[in-house]
Amino acid sequence: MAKYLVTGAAGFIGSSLVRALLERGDEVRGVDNFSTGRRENLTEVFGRMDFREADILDLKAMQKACAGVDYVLHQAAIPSVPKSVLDPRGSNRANVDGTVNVLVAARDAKVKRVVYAASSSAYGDTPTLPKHEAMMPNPISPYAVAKLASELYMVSFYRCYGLETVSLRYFNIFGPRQDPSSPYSGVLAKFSLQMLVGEQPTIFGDGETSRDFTYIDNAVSANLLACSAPGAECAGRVFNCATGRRITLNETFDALKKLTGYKGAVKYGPERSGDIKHSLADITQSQKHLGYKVLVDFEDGLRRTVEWYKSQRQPVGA
Ligand code: UD2
Repeated sequence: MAKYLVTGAAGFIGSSLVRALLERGDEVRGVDNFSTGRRENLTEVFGRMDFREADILDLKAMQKACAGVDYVLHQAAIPSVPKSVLDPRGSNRANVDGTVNVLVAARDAKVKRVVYAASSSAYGDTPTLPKHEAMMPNPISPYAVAKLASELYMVSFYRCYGLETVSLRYFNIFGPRQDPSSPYSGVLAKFSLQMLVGEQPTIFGDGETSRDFTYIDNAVSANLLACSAPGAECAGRVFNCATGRRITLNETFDALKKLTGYKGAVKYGPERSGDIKHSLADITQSQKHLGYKVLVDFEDGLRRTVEWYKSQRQPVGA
């Protein structure tokens, strides 16, 4: 049994990690400032973990949170490409300054390893597909720049201080508990809710934009593997966390139509600033060095996700 600190523990990915760790019998501490995380995501597990309401920008709180911890899973962030286009300073504070605080605290507490929630946005709009880790990053949005900067800090803390770090470049993670209600929500969460309530979804662009949509269980498993893989295989390195398959927005709309029963058409709007056209990962390195496998494919993941949103809409006692 090891002790884990999950930053962003009340977020969609953080809360999924908390549950997986508790299920294995590990000890879990979590921090969240509820800027994007939600208490409801942790409702039935609050009593089984050491939860602290804290901001990653608070170094003292991070030092206390890292004390006695073996592994840090650093998920806390302000996600969203469009949000960062509107507020690049806010994105930089949470996504870069916050990460440096977590790293300093982890280094000083002699944590064994820090696993970081990096982003596929770091690759930018390079025409080469699939995207592999040896490619030159080419970030477009402030969010992508911040995520890449934090990745480089991860590498730097390994090289300068010997703190083992692993960055997982998440490719559009989706699944239960992803917030569907904000204009900045991930497209699958947003569309699932809209189509379940009969609201017309809008595709930004012509719908041929594609993503390597990755179900949450794959990301959870990648994090656990990134903690257990030998340091010689993964310390100071970056790995794609994805499925190796891309789906267009038009295809996601068609798939969701079948799953939600939505009868209407989709609306098309202008492309979003800072967006990437196509995203697809090469997962060879993660398979080779972390032992990563795709556990749940897109179709199965989407079915489970829609089922979960449906279950949330049932009246209590129904
Ligand atoms: C980026 C990263 C992702 C993660 C995420 C965090 C890429 C390729 N992916 O996701 O890994 O870090 O940021 O926020 O950079 N869209 C619509 N209609 C809507 C909402 C979105 O058409 O109502 C489009 C959007 O313009 C984009 C696609 O759907 O083309 C995916 O958008 P998203 O916000 O779900 O995720 P994305 O790709 O910005």
